[in-house]
Amino acid sequence: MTQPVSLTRYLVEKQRAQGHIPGQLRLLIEVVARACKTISHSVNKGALGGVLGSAGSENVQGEVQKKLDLIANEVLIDANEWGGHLAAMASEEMDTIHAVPNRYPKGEYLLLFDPLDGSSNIDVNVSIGTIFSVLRMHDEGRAVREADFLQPGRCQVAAGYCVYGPQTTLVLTVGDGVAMFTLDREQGSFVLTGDGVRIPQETQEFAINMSNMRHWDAPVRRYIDECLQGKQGPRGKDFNMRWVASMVADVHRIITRGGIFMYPWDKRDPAKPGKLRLLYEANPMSWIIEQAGGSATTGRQRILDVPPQNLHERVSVILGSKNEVERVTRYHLEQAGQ
Ligand code: AHM
Ligand code: MG
Repeated sequence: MTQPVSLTRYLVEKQRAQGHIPGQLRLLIEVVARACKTISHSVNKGALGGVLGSAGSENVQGEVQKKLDLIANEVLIDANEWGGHLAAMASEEMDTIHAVPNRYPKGEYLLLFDPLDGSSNIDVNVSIGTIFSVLRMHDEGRAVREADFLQPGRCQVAAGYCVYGPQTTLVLTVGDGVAMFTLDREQGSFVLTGDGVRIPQETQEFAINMSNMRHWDAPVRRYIDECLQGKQGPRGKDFNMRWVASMVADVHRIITRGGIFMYPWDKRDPAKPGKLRLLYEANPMSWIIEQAGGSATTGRQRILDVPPQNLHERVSVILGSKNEVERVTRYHLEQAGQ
């Protein structure tokens, strides 16, 4: 029987064989994975750990913070600030960047995260997760500024998410494909359970919040209308719909069996580019999806090419199986006459 491969071994072997994971990046990924393990334990305790419910505060985007949002944020900061691998962090739950305090050594990386994605699902015991993105700080030796984080998604050097569902699964890319690790609770370690993960190009499953239909833009309406017409319509096949309302869970399903996920721009608040945040939600997920052979666009542009203007900016997101994403993107470009 072959020996299970732990995350540590996977990363060490990758560093040794290809030399493209520097030691600090390997340490960073291991520290984030350890933090995810801690978050997973808190999530599992639920009401017994007193972690459910609202924290009674709001984040910079005016969203009510749950206790677990803040717990997960603290866990990630505490785990990462002393190891010497980071220059600074940024999070959905912090207004501004968190520079590594002067009492600790500084590293060359910047870590961004959504500590607890799918917050509305915490109290109802439905899958939630952590999303993270790693960038390089280009000008070491000076104080980190928010502007250092404003790099397009194609500059990421690592990205991943951990889904806390029936199993706790960590999905990771460092730019050479996608690997999947399942938490072995008895051993306390993440074990490789999928390597070179590929998304099926064709799909018959879409994920969108249908309650927003009346606000959608014409290309989104057209795509979903055609799916809903099923075998009798232009697509000539029946479609199924899923919407977990945790991006991590929806993306994980798509990584596993294909599909398309959309949280597009809509007319509810036209000045708002979308709901999901570019730097710590859309970018890491888009890179993972692309690395698994899928595609990710705003409808008009590749997400990884969007130049960020500020830390918490939002973006329209369409990602998943390549052919479907290309179709929705084509509908947008046709509307724009391009
Ligand atoms: P969160 O980071 O505050 O949890 O918000 C992001 C979540 C995504 O996980 C999910 O796709 C979306 O919000 C669901 O939004 P809605 O409730 O509008 O369907
Ligand atoms: Mg989120």
